[in-house]
Amino acid sequence: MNMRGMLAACCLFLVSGALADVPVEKMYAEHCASCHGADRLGGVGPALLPENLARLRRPDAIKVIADGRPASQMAGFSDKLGKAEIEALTGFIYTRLPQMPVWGRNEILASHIRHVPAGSLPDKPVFSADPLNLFVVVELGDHHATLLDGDKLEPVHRFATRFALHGGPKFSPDGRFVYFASRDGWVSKFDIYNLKTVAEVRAGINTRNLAVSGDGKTVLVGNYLPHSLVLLDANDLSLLKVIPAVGADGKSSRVSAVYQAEPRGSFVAALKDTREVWEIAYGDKAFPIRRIVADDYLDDFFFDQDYKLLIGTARDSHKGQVIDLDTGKKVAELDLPGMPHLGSGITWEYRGRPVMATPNMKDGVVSVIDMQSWKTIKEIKTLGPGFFMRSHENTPYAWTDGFATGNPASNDTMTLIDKQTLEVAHILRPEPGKTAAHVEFSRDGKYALVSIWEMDGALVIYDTATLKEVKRIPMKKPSGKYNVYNKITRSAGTSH
Ligand code: DHE
Repeated sequence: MNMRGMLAACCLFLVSGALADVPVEKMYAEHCASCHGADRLGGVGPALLPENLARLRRPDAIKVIADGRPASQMAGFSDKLGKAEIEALTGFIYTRLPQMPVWGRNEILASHIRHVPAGSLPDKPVFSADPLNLFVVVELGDHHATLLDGDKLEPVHRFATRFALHGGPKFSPDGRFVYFASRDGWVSKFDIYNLKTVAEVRAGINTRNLAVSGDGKTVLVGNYLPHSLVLLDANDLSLLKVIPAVGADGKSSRVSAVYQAEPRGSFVAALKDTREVWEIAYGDKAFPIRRIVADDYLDDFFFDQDYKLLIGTARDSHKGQVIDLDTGKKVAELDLPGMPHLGSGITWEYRGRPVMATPNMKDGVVSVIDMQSWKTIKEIKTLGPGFFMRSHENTPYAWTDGFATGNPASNDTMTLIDKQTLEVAHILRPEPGKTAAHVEFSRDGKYALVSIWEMDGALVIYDTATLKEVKRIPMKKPSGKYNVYNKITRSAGTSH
């Protein structure tokens, strides 16, 4: 073959995505498919399609494949794959699918399952535990959830969930029902009183999270794929409306997250690929959208206790923005190093003023910010980056984990920050060498439950006054746990 021929063969080679003897599809199947789906539509990891990678530049995608992504389960592949292989994989994920899958009204309607007719089950719990002091514990290891009695600290019931639940399950206002969203789009409604899944529907292909309206009547689901918001009747999960997530600029977008803002009678959603926040009044069955234009993208956000202000950040920015939800205007900018995890932000009173604190998924620091002046009061050093933070009105400490980057110095720790001195007061190691993650408190704040994030893991329960372990319950990779009372009363110490 002459030089020209060789070049042509080489170009064909790259365009078809084959490298050496290994076709790129095979490399994808071997290294990526188990998390991102055989068809690139997402699994425990997000969908890898050009439509969903609009904000990730190719050189950054190459870095992510090589070195991994902080604060996610994405590991680096530079020890397994060469530079050219990583580049070929990058080209592959930016290639359009011959046909984009459709998940619209018809598909959602066809997926709807009513396991039990709505309203047909008794209105009394079939167990004796205080229904408001139950915990829902998500066990990611084998896709189950456990209901735990928060007084006796004993499991009441364990049941199968859909594959890879993510985000906090959300409760009906009375705490009787809990709604779960799975990464692959399934929404399930579980009747806690009767220990039964009553309805399910697949609202998307790759889902972000869901919210339940303050009046308990409507569920809103935010999707990465397709780019949509889906409104469901909370009674039986029947479909009310599909709203394409398209910004005023015409850009189709993933949804960063959705929340309910009960004091405002609305849902609040942020778009991920265009700088917009949507407020949707849930009392109006037309579900009108109010668009608020933000200065920057909103990947992660939370609210003040009155839901007047939204506090958000873009993943790669060092600035947070505070948006007044009434005027739709930015009222302050925050100085936030690294990658703050505002979705896990909490608030409390410090010297008579409200403060917020957020863990950081890149740096070993917890930022504490005055919510009147919006100045950083303190950056509290921790042993390593953390994912989740929680507190309770009856404990003097804010508890934060240190497992965001798998850093061995912090991975197995829970750091307790004194809410009045803003100093690290204690460091607990529930099981040395094993990942400790996510904490939740009992209704009265007497107990703190920490996960040992392992397939053969456990829930470690501490007495919050003595900081002594009182019980350890074996579980399969327990992740989040959610106390019914703390959630439905929107405790300041917990994400809502
Ligand atoms: Fe989460 C909540 C986004 C990775 C476990 N996570 C949330 C929420 C958002 C979010 C927007 C709030 C939704 C809600 O509660 O309704 N999570 C993201 C990401 O963007 C990120 C970094 C990348 C991704 O994979 O999507 C991410 N999250 C993870 C994980 O890798 C975790 C540790 C394991 C998993 O399940 O995949 C994880 N996220 C959780 C948990 C919550 C959560 C347990 C609920 C926390 C709570 O206390 O409410």
